[in-house]
Amino acid sequence: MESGWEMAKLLDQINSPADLKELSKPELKQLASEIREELVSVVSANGGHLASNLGVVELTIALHRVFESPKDKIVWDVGHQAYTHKLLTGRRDRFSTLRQFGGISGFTDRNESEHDHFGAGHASTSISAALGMVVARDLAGDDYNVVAVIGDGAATGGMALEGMNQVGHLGSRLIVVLNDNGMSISPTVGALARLLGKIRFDDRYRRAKDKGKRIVTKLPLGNRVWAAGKQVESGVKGMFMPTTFWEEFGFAYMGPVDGHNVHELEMALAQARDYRPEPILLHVVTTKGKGYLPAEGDAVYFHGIPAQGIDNGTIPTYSEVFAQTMLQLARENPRLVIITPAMPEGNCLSIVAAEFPERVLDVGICEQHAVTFAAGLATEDFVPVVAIYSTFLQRAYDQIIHDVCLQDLPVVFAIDRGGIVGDDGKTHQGAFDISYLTLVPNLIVAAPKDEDELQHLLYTATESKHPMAVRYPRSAGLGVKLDTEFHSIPIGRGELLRDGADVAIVALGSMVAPALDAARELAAGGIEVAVVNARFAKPLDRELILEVAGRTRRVVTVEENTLNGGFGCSVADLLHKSDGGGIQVKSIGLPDEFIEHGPQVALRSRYGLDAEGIARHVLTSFPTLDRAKTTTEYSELSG
Ligand SMILES: Cc1ncc(C[n+]2csc(CCOP(=O)(O)OP(=O)(O)O)c2C)c(N)n1
Repeated sequence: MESGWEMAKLLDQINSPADLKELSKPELKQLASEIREELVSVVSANGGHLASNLGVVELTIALHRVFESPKDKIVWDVGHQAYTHKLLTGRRDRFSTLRQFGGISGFTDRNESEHDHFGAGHASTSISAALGMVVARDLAGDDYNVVAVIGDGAATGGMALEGMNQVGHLGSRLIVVLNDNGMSISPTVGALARLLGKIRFDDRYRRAKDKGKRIVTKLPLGNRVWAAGKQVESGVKGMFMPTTFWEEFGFAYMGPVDGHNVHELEMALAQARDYRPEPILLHVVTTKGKGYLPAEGDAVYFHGIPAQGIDNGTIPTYSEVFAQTMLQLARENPRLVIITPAMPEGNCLSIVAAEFPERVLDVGICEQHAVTFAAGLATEDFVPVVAIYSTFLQRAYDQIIHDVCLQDLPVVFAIDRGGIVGDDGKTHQGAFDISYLTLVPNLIVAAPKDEDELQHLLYTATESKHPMAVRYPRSAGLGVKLDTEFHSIPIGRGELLRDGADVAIVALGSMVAPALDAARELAAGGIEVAVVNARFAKPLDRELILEVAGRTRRVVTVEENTLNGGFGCSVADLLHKSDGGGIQVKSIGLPDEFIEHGPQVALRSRYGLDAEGIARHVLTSFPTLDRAKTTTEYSELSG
């Protein structure tokens, strides 16, 4: 029964970390539970990284009680687990707008708060960024604390290890908190994960954990015993933890600490804070999804959930069609190997891994390694497919150039999430791949107009004997019929889908369907539009494009990619060189800015990347088009 009185929420009274400092133990417990309620409620509605955030509630509270943010710098790796941090640093009132168009970001963002000292979205940057702050602090003769909070998944990334290498070299005072939940999105893979697992599941840790509180309280603050990893020895005689990995890197090792015990965490963090002068790593063990049973039970699904009400429908997504294609190709070709840098879920690879576990390789959050590893496989006549999101492939640019393309090795890049990805925003938009890939020699770059063409292009790529990228969007397919037999598409061959004498729209990938719709709308207004499915951003179908453009003299290119150095530039360059500038070319694509978060449909509409936007662009670009032909409706559109 409702009493009519809502109990005042503690969370409502927290406007900054300072408000946390006076809370009693029971109040902290109450606060943690209110935060979890808020996380579940907002993330269920808006979508987002639920399980990762539920796992760090106590850790975040403890960090903000022990350190003085923003004077002390807390650097969150990936930034996907910073929701509690947002709630405690003055963003409670906007938290319901998380990941909404115009609302707060799902990651740390320097524009959002002075407490977000470093923005992120991609993994494994925290130690490098934090070390930069440490060196700046020391050069300036300052004395604040810098804390990098990194997950066991992100810790597998090369950059994290490169950062640790320099930390060990400099020996500077940096605190690294390793948030170890045994999970990346899927279970963390690799030797480092095995080492952490050894510590976590060691019976001696479990016993020490039970005694942890007593042991810690007994120690005077600043005592190096904990820091040297010997607290456990003092509690459990003769105990040895395999801490040498971090110690060899020059860190003092401390832990493992129960990441859901605020008191124990605070004791440990305070000791780490007061430990000088060397770098120190505090190993915190947390449970992904903690406190919400469905998420604890299925942390993989609840890592990142869609917004409520999003109906995925029955049409398969491009990612699903990719995986189905791989399954069929893996059955036909025993030399096909699929490589995923920690994204088997996002790339829907479980169906392939179930049948060919030895040929679906999760290499950790290690995009650079993934690409060069694929290059190595290609030298031995295997057919490696790197399954990767557009935004994360950016990490491996030199590996693409130097290790794959320079040697013309037949690596297939299956690039998912090309174009606007939606709610993850600036850090995750697949806005650049067409530009950065088309300038690399030897690399073939293709984008299918629908999910059936995706199958055939993937097949073509595995047969091409050259490096080839196939990029496709984050969405359901168009619902077209899928051929059961694959065929090769001639490299560099586009297709004319519709003819017309007034204008030619040359569209790439996801923009072909709206271009066709725009052409139909324009035809209703008396403007005859040809539509070319370019298929290849490189090599271009020169013959087809020149022929159609030569007839229409007006060309519009459309791509879901930045206009900077993109597909439109390549087409304009081709036409300019062949025709000396007599053909008018206008390009539609993403502007020269980082694209914010919001629904794909809304963002595409904002940037004119839908049928209406394309039609409008055609009309406004070519005032010489016979206006008399246009209907009132289209006069309005152009106005
Ligand atoms: C460079 C890069 N590759 C892949 C991802 C996708 N991604 C986001 S979070 C995540 C797992 C991170 O695991 P961990 O650091 O252990 O954090 P947890 O979510 O388990 O708390 C991955 C792979 C990314 N953000 N950046």
